[in-house]
Amino acid sequence: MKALLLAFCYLFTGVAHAHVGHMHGEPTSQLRFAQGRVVARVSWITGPQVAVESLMRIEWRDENAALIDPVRFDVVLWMPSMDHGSAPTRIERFGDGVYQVSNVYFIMGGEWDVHVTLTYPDGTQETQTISVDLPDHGHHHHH
Ligand SMILES: [Cu+2]
Repeated sequence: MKALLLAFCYLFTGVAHAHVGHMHGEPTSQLRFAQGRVVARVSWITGPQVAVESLMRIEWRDENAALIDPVRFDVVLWMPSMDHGSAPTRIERFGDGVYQVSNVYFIMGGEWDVHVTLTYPDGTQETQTISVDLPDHGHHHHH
């Protein structure tokens, strides 16, 4: 029963955030890898915010909603309109399948992509992206 409830909540969350790829202050979103056989549930512990550090929590689950540890994953910030990134993020494992991503710096307002790249056991990689649109509080973009 508990498993069923969990599965239901999981499904519901997936529907609620069906438009993954646009995160406008939404607390969580889900990234589907391997045609949905691997899912990363991404939530913001702090942020997303401009200039000061944002913190993310990522939970990796398999198709049975069990927590799993990927061989490897990376999180990279990119600002496509200006073709630049930010500082490297830091990933720490908190427990089975649960990670915190720190050193997340959106160094200016505007639209950012957060690329989450999963490495499979055979070495191939898949990238899914969260779009973050941050207000520009009087910061000037330098071209
Ligand atoms: Cu920029």
